[in-house]
Amino acid sequence: MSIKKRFIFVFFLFILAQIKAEDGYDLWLRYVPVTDAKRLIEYQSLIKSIAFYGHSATIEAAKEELNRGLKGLLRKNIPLSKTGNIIIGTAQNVGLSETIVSQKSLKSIGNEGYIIGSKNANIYIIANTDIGVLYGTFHFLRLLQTNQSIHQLDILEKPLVKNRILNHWDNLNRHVERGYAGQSIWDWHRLPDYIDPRYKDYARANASIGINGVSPINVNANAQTMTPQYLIKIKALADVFRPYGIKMYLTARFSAPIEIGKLKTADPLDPSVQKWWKDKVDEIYQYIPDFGGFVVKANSEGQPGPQSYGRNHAEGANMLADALAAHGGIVMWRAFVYEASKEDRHKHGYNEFKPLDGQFRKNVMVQVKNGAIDFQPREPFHPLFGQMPQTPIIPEFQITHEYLGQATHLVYSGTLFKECLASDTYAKGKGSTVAKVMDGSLDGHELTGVAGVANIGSDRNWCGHPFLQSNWYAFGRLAWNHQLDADKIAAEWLFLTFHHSGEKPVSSQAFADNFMIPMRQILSNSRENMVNYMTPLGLHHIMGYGHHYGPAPWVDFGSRPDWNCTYYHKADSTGIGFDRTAKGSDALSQYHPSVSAAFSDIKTCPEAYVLWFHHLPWDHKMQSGRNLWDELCFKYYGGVESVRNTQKYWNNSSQYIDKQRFEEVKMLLTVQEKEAVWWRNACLLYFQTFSKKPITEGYEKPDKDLDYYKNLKFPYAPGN
Ligand code: GCW
Repeated sequence: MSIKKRFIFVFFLFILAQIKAEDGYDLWLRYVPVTDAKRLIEYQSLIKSIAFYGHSATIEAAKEELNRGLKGLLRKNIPLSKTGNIIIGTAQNVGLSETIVSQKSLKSIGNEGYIIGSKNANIYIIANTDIGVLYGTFHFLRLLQTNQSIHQLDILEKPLVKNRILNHWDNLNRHVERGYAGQSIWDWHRLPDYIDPRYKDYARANASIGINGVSPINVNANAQTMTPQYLIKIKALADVFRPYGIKMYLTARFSAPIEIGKLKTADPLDPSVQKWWKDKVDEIYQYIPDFGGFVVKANSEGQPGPQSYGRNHAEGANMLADALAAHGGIVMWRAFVYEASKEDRHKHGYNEFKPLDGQFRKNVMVQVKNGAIDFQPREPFHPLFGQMPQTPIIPEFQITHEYLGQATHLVYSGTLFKECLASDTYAKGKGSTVAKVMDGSLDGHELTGVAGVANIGSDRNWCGHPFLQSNWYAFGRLAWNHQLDADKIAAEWLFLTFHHSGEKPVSSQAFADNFMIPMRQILSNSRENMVNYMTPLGLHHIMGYGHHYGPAPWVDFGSRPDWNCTYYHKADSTGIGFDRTAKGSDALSQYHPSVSAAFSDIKTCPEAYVLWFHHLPWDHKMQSGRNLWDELCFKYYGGVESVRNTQKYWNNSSQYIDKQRFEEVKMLLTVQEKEAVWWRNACLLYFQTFSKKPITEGYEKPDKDLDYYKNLKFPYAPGN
């Protein structure tokens, strides 16, 4: 071994000796030592000392983060000095000349963007605001974390969407609706005096990916949250979040004026109700001067709303919007509404909201789920996207995996988010993507946003499954820039999360070849694989009743027709699928004619959506040449096989990563494999009672019968 090599080897061992155990708590902010010797030399020569400009809690947060990051990455304290060569602050505080950062660039980055540039021996992280400075600092750290060169930096970043918000479905008793990672992280009992250090780490994680809003409490709302007893607790959280650029939002219970205000009505046109909300909003701003506004679920799944008083959604939303307007607050009014009626559930949101386009106040956004039913493993985009040009639309994605395995399945949702964002609504001709509806460019809206239903709980690793942190990460990264590639985000997350976590040294090359390449592929296919073993070819809503855990396509005992699985798959002796063409429910007519024509024609409808929109005979010939039944078998069996392949890769990866997370994921993959088989067997055995066809020759046969699966009960399934 040459002296140089020996040195590198010893250095490596030295660093490894100092690494603490990995348990997932640090998320993607691990700041482990840079081991690439060439890069380390580069970083050490270019990062000599730091000059921070400005004084604010946000600048302090940036300083603290950079310190923490550099200490971990470079294993040394980089001094702060007025003459530092890393110059960080707002352009105004730094007092930069035009030759370093042009006014034009500064203008282009807006309130939250930043510039990272090199000039002579200096590196500049510059923004218009302190929060831009913090975002730039996180970006700079990410460059080092991912071993990128910091020579000749020329980065200009700004978010494409203004309000990037996490919606928690956490109840005041700490139960998380559709949460699978333990209790709520909000410890209401001990707030406001006990500030769990997690709150700050949560804020750091969010800021690092650009999330700038949090609605901490369930949309199935509780009026208590707006009482002084809770407002003081919420204020304490808001105080922790503020330096990280995170605004606080609350879910507003529409009947709060009755429940906590002692009024007789919550009618939005009643002056006493309007006054009550105005006073309440003023009071909230006393606690939280930069309060963001309300998220509202009204007249949906039993929640109160304006319709109880013969008023429509716009009248309800506008009342709240008026109360918030003076303070600059906004309303995010959800379009997730459907009632028990003969009409296809797919059509309800559109039918109720489309006619209200143009009737909402300027500070109202209509919050639309990615698809028309409910966060299924795959849904075509919601027909409201592109169809309410006068109203700012905020898409809502589900980061938590209610319908995607309830946090025991390794499934990356970045590809799901991206699939929806890339969908073309054709509202203004080809290229009118959902992303353009979201970023306001399609219809010229200034008010823009995106919401994600959080998958965070008090589990040590935050998200229950080590890999599901990737979905929080991907949501934030895409919220900031929807043009990013979902695969690249997955790779970035993988590297940040796992690199250099193994117990024995491995070369970067070996890590890249044997961990990064296969795992990136696995992440990138994971959602499609899940669709295959759960709901292939456009099947949807065939999960367990109420708790939504596991397969139960036989459910026909729901208290409402649209809570039955049979309502959605419509399997019978003639075939399977929901006819939403003009011959059926005609939900397709809600899309732009170009979209509806493509989806209506069986020849052009993507097979991924075919049973979503069509009822097809069991013998229908698919593109593969197989008949529909055999295609279903092919998909279900293929889905299970893909989980088994993932297991094989994973089992070979132990030497590249830490033991704890390796073992956790290994066990979870065992669960996933069993559940994939469960989904496959239960669904095929059930659908077989209609198709009367045998499971394709050559496949392993289900080892249990249909009754076995039908008799499984889960009264204590989590998240319910
Ligand atoms: O997906 C469904 C969930 C409900 C949820 C609802 C909603 C908060 O099963 O638990 O309620 O959506 O989005 O309002």
